[in-house]
Amino acid sequence: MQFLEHFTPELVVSSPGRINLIGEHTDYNMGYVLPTAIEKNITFSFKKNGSDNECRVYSKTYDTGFEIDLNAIAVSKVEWENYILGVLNEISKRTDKVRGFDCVVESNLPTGSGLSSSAALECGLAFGLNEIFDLGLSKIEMVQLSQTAEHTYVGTQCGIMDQFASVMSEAGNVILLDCRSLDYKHIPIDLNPYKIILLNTKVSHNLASSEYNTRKKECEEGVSVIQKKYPEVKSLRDVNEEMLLSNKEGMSETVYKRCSFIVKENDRVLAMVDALKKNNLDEVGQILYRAHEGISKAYEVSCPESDFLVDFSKDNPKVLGARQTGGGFGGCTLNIVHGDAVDDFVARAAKAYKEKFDIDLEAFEVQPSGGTHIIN
Ligand code: GAF
Repeated sequence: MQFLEHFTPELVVSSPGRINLIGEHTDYNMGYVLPTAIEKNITFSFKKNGSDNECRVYSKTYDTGFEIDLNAIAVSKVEWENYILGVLNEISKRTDKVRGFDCVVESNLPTGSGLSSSAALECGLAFGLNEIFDLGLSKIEMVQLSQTAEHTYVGTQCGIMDQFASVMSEAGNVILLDCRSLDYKHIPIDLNPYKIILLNTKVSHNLASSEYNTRKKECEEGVSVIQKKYPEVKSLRDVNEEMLLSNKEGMSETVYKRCSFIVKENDRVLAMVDALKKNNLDEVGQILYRAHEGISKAYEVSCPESDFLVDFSKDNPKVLGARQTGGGFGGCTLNIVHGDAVDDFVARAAKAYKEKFDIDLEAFEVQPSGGTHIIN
């Protein structure tokens, strides 16, 4: 793109990906989650270009770009463009202060790896435009408009966890977020001498988006059954195991399994916070294994590749626990591994994974990191 020849950014923003320690698919059920940003991120370089409505966005990572007329924002056929367009559309509903800008994005977040490159893209744009055009948006407004952008322009009816984690995280902490009230607390996390190691399956099965929306509907179906007996119930967040069991007859086996996973997963978030506070690392690991069991068997959002890696980790006494992290159907498994054993564990896992699936495993350590911020 021609603008790149004389491009000197006036603002550079870092927008991170995230892991979720526990609390998968609980966000759209108005429950608890426990994510944190990681140091892998997308950087955005911005410059106002003096025009009223012409914008240009270029991805250095994929060597591709597109132009936008602010007076004619519409859904694109190119998926990644919709994250940008959706955010611009949402911002334009709130303010008319945005003018023409040029923007270069560069990512070191593997896409489709369950680390939420989507939220990083949405929130980084919102954050940067808020700065250069002085839009006066609060952090929570940026989080919410980014989530809505994903609903309307991408079509995934996601919860709020990813955008919240990307913007609001603090280094050395996970966020305990109540997805109903949006009350949150930073919880210090110190797993020493253990480390958080991500194993990237490098698969991202393409049913992820459609199955995601199906899971959401199944949960809503469960709620509508439970409401007949318990009218005060607004979402699965309000349901305990006893209440669910007493409604088993009224729902299909599939819907029951989905609801049961969510009810237990929500409890696991609070159990995890307790285990972290008590520094009970064995329990931290066991909670992860229990969660993966549910992800795989009850919620059915895992895949053979993730299951293989989680099972593989169980044979290694230096691994406390593991589970698939993120929306599902591939992406990364999160492993709590003793610092002394990381290289050996990764080498063995890579060998076994290559033999089984003929895929080169990618592995990296992550640190709980801070949210979206200005670099320059
Ligand atoms: C995806 C969604 F975007 C999140 O809102 C969340 O539901 C997650 O899947 C599963 O926990 O990342």
